[in-house]
Amino acid sequence: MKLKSTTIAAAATFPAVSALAVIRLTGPETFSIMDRVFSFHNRSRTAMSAPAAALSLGLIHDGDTSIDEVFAAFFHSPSSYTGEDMAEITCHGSPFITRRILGLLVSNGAVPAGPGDFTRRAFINGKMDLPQAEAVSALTCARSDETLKLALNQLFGSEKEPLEKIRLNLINAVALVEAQLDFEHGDSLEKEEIIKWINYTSADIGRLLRGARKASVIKNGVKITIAGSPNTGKSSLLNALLGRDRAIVADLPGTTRDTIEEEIIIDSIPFLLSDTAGLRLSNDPAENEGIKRSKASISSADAVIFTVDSSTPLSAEDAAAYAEISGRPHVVAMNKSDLKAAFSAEGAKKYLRITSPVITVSAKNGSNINLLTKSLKDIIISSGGIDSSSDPVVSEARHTAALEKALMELKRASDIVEKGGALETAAEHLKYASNGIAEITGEIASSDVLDAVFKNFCVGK
Ligand SMILES: Nc1nc2c(ncn2[C@@H]2O[C@H](COP(=O)(O)OP(=O)(O)OP(=O)(O)O)[C@@H](O)[C@H]2O)c(=O)[nH]1
Ligand SMILES: [Mg+2]
Repeated sequence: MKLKSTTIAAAATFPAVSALAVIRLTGPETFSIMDRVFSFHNRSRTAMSAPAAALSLGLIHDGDTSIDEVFAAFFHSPSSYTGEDMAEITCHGSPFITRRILGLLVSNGAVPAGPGDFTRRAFINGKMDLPQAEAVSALTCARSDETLKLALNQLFGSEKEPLEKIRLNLINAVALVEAQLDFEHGDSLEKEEIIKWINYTSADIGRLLRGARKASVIKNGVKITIAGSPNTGKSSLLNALLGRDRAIVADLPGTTRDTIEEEIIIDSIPFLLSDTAGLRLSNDPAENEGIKRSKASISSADAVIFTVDSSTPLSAEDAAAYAEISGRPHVVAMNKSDLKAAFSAEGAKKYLRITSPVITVSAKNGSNINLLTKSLKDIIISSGGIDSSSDPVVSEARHTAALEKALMELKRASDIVEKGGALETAAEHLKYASNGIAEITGEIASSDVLDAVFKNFCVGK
């Protein structure tokens, strides 16, 4: 691929008043533009002769007008982030100064950069592969130790080896299939060998996909909906889980209308909790809208906490509410255990035909709230969200989609081989699978794929 000939500039920091701001410049005109707008305090220096990758103090000026005293760093192609000549200006963190310097760079020949343009150039110039470029974006979004670890592993190339192994196995399988094409009906021993390679590769992809589900949980969190009939203590439970007074709690059934969403971290996993309107038949249009939202929240949840009020007998209303959630992964919270119980856990299990865990809790005094969170984690594990046996190596949705597609192509190929179908078609499917893997690493990268990858980057990254 060809180097871009323009020189681009952008602020790499957010435009807010701060101590410092950073402006970056990359491309063939970088040094000549800098020599026009930056004068070194050490007057013997120029952009070319300044020590590389070190800070030089000087003045940014627009002709005779001084703009700011700044540090400038110069990087020579190919030893820079983008692989091109680059400069970084660290100025005072006034959005006005940043805009003024950027305007100056543009009037001296630079072009304003778009989102991800610096990293896109780094990829095009072979400084990193596509997963590493994506890891750069993931790093800027890291919000916990776990997401940071995922992004760093990806940046250091953790996907390279397993993907390369899959691709080599696929090449092997294609070679075996093509060798068979010379025989009219194929040798059954060779066919077994082909199937063996396909299965072997499918297993490797399956392992990566299981890890990817875990990565998705770490990155995106799990969605937990608190549902049940009115007044059972859903909002109180949300507050107890959060450890603060977030939702309105009142004795009046039908208090919560809008769904309230908050996040808690349990063992490094973000749990997105939704408190919902109590499920019942109502004539109130606003309450009915709330109930509609409760149902939508239940159907999109990874797991549900179903609440019942253990101090009053269970009713047909509870049974109807339970029917709404029983098809989803769930745990039952028998709330208000600080009050005299009107029924036992066994009684609730019988009455509602509960098959999931039932936990006696009190949102009021906090009793067993820790058991409830543990149970939630167990549910997510047992529903396949966190597979402790597979490490999260792949964490980008784009990679997961490509792996799923490759797995489908492998299945098609193996079906054809098994049923004695056209081996040419089987080879085609194996090649599609192999191309899918090459798309992940960026060996095959259309500009559509690159646009999709870089559009979510920040400007200046
Ligand atoms: N004693 C006791 N009272 C509780 C407990 N949890 C909730 N309550 C009370 O039960 C009533 C209803 O609590 P909420 O948390 O508003 O119940 P809800 O399920 O959100 O109710 P809706 O939003 O109306 O569906 C309030 O008076 C709470 O103080 C508990 O663990 N013990
Ligand atoms: Mg409520």
